Formats: sequence, structure tokens, C-alpha cells
Amino acid sequence: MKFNSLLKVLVLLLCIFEGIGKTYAQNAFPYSITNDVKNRELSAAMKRSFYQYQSPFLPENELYSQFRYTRISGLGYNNNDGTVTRRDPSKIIFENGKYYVYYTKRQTSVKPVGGVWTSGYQNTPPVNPKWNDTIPSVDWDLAEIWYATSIDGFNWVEQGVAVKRPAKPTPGWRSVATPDILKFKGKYYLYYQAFVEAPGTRGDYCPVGVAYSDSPDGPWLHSTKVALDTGAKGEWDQYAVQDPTPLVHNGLIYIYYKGAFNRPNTVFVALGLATSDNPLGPFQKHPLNPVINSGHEVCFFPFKEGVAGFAITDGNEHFTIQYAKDWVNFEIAAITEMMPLGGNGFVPDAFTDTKDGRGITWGLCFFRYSDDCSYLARFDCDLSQDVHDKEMKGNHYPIDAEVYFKKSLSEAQKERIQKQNESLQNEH
Ligand code: AAL
Repeated sequence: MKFNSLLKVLVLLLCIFEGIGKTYAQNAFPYSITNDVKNRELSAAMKRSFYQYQSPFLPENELYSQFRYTRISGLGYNNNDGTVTRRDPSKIIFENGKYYVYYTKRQTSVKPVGGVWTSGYQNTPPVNPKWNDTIPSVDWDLAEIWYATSIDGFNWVEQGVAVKRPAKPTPGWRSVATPDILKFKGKYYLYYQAFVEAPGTRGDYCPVGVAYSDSPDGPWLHSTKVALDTGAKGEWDQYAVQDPTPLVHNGLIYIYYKGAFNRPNTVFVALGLATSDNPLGPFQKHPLNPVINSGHEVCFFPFKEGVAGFAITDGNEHFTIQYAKDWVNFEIAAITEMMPLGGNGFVPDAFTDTKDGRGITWGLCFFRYSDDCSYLARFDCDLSQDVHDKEMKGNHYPIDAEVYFKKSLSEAQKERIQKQNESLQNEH
């Protein structure tokens, strides 16, 4: 062996021994944790514990919470016959000594007949749809934005319609749905999904419209221009921008929203960010969009110097609470369970341009009563720097067995299992 090659082998051996030495030189991971433990060589999992989460200990992780649910009173649903729906509540704001919430309300003579969703987006519109100008396709078709107020957050009084469907061709003439509120420089803005075709015609196509007012009680004026448009052809959000959720940061309006990208016939839901200094737009979409790879309905709130958000129903990271110190690059901050469907919080510092967001402790969400029709409910949590509610920070909460057994096997699954059994029997 030449001298050079011998040297290389020696160096290699030295490196290997040094590597092994490093790995095994440290003592076993200690039972009692001190800050020093961070200086050890850590496995990937323990690095996440110490560097990614607010605390390695679940009860001390300020972005971890359980959720508690309460029925709210004051809002009727025609004996749950499907002709009245309330869903997708806005953030809750506190104005004039009371809480305000805005939401999708559908009041139709019949319940929805069902849209066409089979291949997600890009459906060919049905030739003879079952819906028409008065028959809704889905739960949020032919809807308006209504609002209610409350003194305690449990008993609500509906105040009436806030944003009606505008006249054609202003976007939203078919349905205005899924609103969220912004207060900016003394004026109020409601952002909403502005449908120009029945949702469920080719998917759930819509841009975001906006209406504005001098008071949270209205009257609300429609902007004739779309505030946040769908992406250009071929872009991830080309068909729909939904669930717009505005906050104020660094003097700008930050709107987080839902879009969806596609691998033929499978829709992947993700969340994006768009910013503007003008509440009526235009908004600039962030070049790193999507900024959250999961989620569905959108709930964001300032937290410390950054922003926290829920990833609820869809995606690899569903049922997580996420955090971005820079308002763009989100990391999983907590994994939880039974998150509020369509939840949106009471966020007192949503519009104060805070550099120390305090978090949230409650909000409203929705449940379904039948045939996909919906009603509002209240959720409580402890995602706040100011509240330390031990009951919200636990785990190991037993869920009733009946809830598990409701998740029963389908006929197709039973057939698959029977075939597996049969093929094993035949082998012997
Ligand atoms: C919701 C939201 C949007 C969708 C539909 C109504 O929960 O994500 O609003 O368009 O479903």
C-alpha cells in the first residue's frame, strides 16, 4: 500500500473511533432534567423537545391545550330540519361593551341537495344540477353573513344580517360565506368567500371579497373588487382562496387563507399568507406559500413575537398547533386532539400590532346536526400566556368507548378482511 493510501485509511479509522467515542462518551440521559441537558448530543426527537416546543414538558408548553365544548344559547335552528345553518364563525371581537361574532348563515326553504365533489376540484359542471336559485347545493350555498352579540360568550343574541349577497356581477352574488373581521385605522372590514357559482359545481371555487363599515353593527358596503383573488392557472390556489383570517403585523394586514393543490384527483389542503397595507387590497401572496402544509378552517392569533395557528382537519400535520416566530415559517408547536371544527378565537390583540401576543382562551366553532347542516358552539382552551389552567394542559382523557365504536368498519372493509381470512384458510 502506498504511503498516501495508508495515511487515508489511518485518518478514516481515527474519525470512526472519534465518532464512536463521542456517541458513547456521554453518560446516559439523566433522570432529573436541568438546562445543561441541552448541551449534550441529543437525538432528533429530544432536539425537538428542547428546541422546537415551548417547553419539553407538555403541561408547561404554552401552545398545548385540550379543548372543552359548551352549547351556546340564543340561536334557533328550526328543529334541525336543515333549513337553517350557522357555521364558520369569525374571530370574536369586543366592542361597545360586548362580544361580536360574524358567521355564515343559510336560511333556505329546503335543505341542501348536495354538490359534486367526486374528484375534488376541476369537476365538469353537472348538466342538470339539482340546485337552482332557491335550492342550495351545499351547506354554505345561498348564504349571507349574519352577526350576533353576547355579554358572556355563552348566551348570544342574533342582531341580523351584516353582509347580504351583492347584486350580479359583484363576486358573492351566489353566496357570501366564511367571514372574518379586521379592525384597521378605526374602520371595520369583513372578508368572506365570494361565490359566483354554487359551491359544489366544479369543486369549491371562490375568491375572497370584502365589505367595510364605520361600525361593527354596519351598514356594510361591498367593495366591487375582489380583495384576494385565486391564483393564476397552474398555481396551487388557482381555484379557491378560502377562510381568510386577517391580523395586523408590522403595520400591514396579514391574511392567512386556505388553498388547495392537487395530484390528479386528490386535493391537498394547505394554508397561505397574503399581505397588504390597504385593507381593500391588492394583497401580495407570500413567495413561500403555502406556509402551512395542513389544516382546513383557519384560526390564527399573535403569540409572543410570532403568530400561532391551528392545523385542524387535513394533512400530515392535522391536529397540531403551529408557531412561526417570523410569521412565515411554521413549526409544529403542539400535537393535540378533538380540535374545534371551524374554530376561531377571541383574539383581543389581533389588530394591535403587538410584539408580545398573549394568546387565546376561547372561541366559537361549529358542529353538524344532520345532512351536513351546522350549528355554532363554544370552545375553551388555554393557549394563553396569562392563564395557567391545569385542566387544559393534561392528557390521558378517556374518550367514551361508544365514540370509538362509532368508527365502525365499512362493508368494503369487512369484505377485504373476509378475503384475507379465506386466503389464509386456503393456504393450509
Ligand atoms: C368550511 C370552510 C370553507 C369551505 C366550506 C365553507 O368549513 O373551509 O367555508 O368553503 O367549508
